[in-house]
Amino acid sequence: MASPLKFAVFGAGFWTPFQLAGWRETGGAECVAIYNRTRGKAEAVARDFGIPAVFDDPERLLEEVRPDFVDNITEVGGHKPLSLLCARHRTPCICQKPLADNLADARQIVSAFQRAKTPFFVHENWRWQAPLQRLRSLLGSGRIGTLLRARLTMVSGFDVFGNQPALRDLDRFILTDLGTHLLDAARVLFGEARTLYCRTARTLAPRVKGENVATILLTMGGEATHVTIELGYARTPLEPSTREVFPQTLAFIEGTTGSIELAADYVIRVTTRSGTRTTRHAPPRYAWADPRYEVAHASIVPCCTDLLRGLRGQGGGETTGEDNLKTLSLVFAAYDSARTGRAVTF
Ligand code: 89V
Repeated sequence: MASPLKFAVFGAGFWTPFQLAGWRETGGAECVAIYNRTRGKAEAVARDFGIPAVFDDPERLLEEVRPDFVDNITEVGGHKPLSLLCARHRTPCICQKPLADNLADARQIVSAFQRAKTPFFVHENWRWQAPLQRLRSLLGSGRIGTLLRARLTMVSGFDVFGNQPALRDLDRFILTDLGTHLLDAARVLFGEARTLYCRTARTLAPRVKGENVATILLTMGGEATHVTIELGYARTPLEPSTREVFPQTLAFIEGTTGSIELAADYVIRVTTRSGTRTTRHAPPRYAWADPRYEVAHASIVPCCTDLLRGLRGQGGGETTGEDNLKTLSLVFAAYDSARTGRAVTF
């Protein structure tokens, strides 16, 4: 087996311990250094994970440690400066989503790595969730024929701000934080978008700066499937066992020869003329995962495994910077559509 790649982490916030645990689970990467602006926070993570070197200067880390790659797990504001720093040092980098809060910055980051001929990926884990992977293979098998219509729903009253308070203050909130994930999953499931229309809203509770409700209608793929994506972090009371299931994505897909439902608790029902087949696709349970984020945290492992293959040049590495720009084009087209009231054509 190849020796583990030595990597450094930038950032010591909510996601860092889970991502470090995910990397450990892959068995293919070893964290050798951590940078954080507030050194004390990095020291605490370093103690928990046995990381030998702590820095409060990212450039010094790159010069002294020369890691095989950097996992940039900072908040959105850190993505551009720290990723560009890696590009200048020709250090391969994985950046947390959303890459940027505007398309120009995201493009600038991706092209800096292209010019530096250095690998660059985005940590986009949603598509790696166990039930969504199952949907992907079911749709790929053609079981339900030509895809007519699909609905992806992620609507919840869960307090996402408790662990990620910075989300409250984003000018652009749910489309960048959650829309990135669902639009990315939609691309994987249904193909590239042809048209997009979006409406957004901001409710009074919880107190947020940006939009916390969005509805996107797309036509996608060669079959021009009608796809609706419903996003909501409002405090709407929802039935707990079927609807209030953060962070599960629910889905309903209609094809010419059948339909597929992804219901709460990872249950998938495939209905064709021969009847309904029900299976369950729960994610693996990891002791390090926060059970309230079960399916999201578990998806870090196959995401990192795929990124590792990409970094080693062994195929895989699906979520390249270039691929993520396609997802972000949809995110920012959704803001344009919501602002102008017009549909966007690609
Ligand atoms: O997974 C995430 O990107 C999170 C959350 C699920 C809370 O939106 O920010």
